[in-house]
Amino acid sequence: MEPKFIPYKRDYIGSDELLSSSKEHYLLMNARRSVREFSTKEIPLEVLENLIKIASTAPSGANKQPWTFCLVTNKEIKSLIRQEAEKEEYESYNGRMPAEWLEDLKYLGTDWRKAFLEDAPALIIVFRKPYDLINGVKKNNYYVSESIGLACGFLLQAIHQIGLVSLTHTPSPMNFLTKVLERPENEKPFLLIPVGYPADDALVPDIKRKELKEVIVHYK
Ligand code: IYR
Repeated sequence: MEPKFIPYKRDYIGSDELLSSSKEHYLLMNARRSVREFSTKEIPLEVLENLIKIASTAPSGANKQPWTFCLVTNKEIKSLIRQEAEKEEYESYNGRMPAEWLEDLKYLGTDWRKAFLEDAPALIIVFRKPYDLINGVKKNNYYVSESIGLACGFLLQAIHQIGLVSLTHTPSPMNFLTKVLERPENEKPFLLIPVGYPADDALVPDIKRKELKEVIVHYK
């Protein structure tokens, strides 16, 4: 395909406003936490669809948008996902995860029980597509992990920004999701993201973020 260009403009924002809005945005995002205790309060469908539309604006290799977002609000399917996830997680926490990993997770207080998979009003299961299948023909995708990671980042940020909470849950192994959700062979489960309001009495572990000086290297 020949390149085709269209004009692109943004409103000019001066330094003062950049400073105040970047500070404000940092404070907002620094208040995001992974939440494991959800309220069962429903979220309007259009809100969930808008969140997925936001995620799907992420950049991707050759703009192939190599993702599918399965939105599960059906109670029976959520229960089935919980059942299957807990089966795998039980095995993981009781023998599959090495001691060092269990030790690293200890302070988060996680275990094999995953009530949030039923409590959260919506689960978004993100599938990555290493290739597209167009009329049975394989078409390659590029930088799929990077692309899908970016889309999930956009999604988590949007969920927080509108006032809801989420969790990046990775039941392991997660191939049961392909079966439960009847996904085609070119879709691989990547991340399971419960979305909703936090439970009234939700607690989160007391974690610290690294200081700027620990994560930045400035070449002046
Ligand atoms: N997938 C498990 C274990 C787990 C692993 C990591 I790395 C975490 O940061 C948290 C949990 C679970 O979801 O419990």
